[in-house]
Amino acid sequence: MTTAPVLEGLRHQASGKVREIYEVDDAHLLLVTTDRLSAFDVVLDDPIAGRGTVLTALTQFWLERTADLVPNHLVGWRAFELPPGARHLAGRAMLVRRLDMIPFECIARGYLVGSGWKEYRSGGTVCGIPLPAGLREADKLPEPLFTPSTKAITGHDENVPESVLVDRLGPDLAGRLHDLTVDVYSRGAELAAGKGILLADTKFEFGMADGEVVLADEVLTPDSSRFWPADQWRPGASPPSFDKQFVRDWLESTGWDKTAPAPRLPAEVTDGTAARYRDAYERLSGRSLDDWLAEAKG
Ligand code: Q0Z
Repeated sequence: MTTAPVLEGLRHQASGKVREIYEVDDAHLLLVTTDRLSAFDVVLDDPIAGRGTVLTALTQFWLERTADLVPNHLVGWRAFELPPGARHLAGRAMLVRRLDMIPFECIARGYLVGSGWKEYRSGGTVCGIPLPAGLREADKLPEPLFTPSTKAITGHDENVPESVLVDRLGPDLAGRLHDLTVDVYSRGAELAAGKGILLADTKFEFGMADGEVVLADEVLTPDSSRFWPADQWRPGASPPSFDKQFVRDWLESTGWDKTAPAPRLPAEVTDGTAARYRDAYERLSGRSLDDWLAEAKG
């Protein structure tokens, strides 16, 4: 646990595991992503150089490419667009519209993995949704599923049937969240598949502003999604995640008991992980991360 940096003119509002939120004014927030990584629910002491920039650059990339589907919260990311007290963070800071957040995680699943695979194996459903028989672990689903969850205050999120959203938000808003979740995921998954990356599933957060639904937070990053290298995907086994697998495998090899603090990572592991993050951005966007960062810093 560390203290959020003091930023001149900005009040710290909240800390995530590896991110911070500051209040800018009544209508705007600043989201700052650090270079830290969590594995097995523990935040590691060793930063992954450039990780915060990759997550920010990917979010900016996807928000630009989905803006025709849904308005989003991003107001600025280049230094000159940021509040003066945050300009030194350009590349890992986003100025966003402050929204009334919708208290559900909107999850899209395109492949049968993780908890979804376990549930399917035991009863043929994923989050209560019946699926055809005969699917294998990591198979592509016939259609992406919308499997919302509630944001748990502490611990892990809890899946809820879509009927809970209908009851709590009304059928119009629940239906809009379902459609946007599937549409934004599908846009991302199609673009990524053409670049050799499969987006197995993802989590979106939406908010409301002036009566309209707005896409918020991080979007289609390796932190909010499972990224798989397409050439390592084969139904019947769970592919390694693009980014964290390397760290997880090394941590497992040490015999660590998964309670904090984690062992310090050797340079080969931090550097190799940093390279994988950079590669994911560069493959998806077709742009060098240094080029994007130069635009951010101005
Ligand atoms: C995002 C989070 C983070 C900790 C609140 N546009 C918005 N308007 C209002 N609230 C949020 C947003 Cl993105 C909002 N989070 C998640 C992000 C650190 C928690 F950087 N919480």
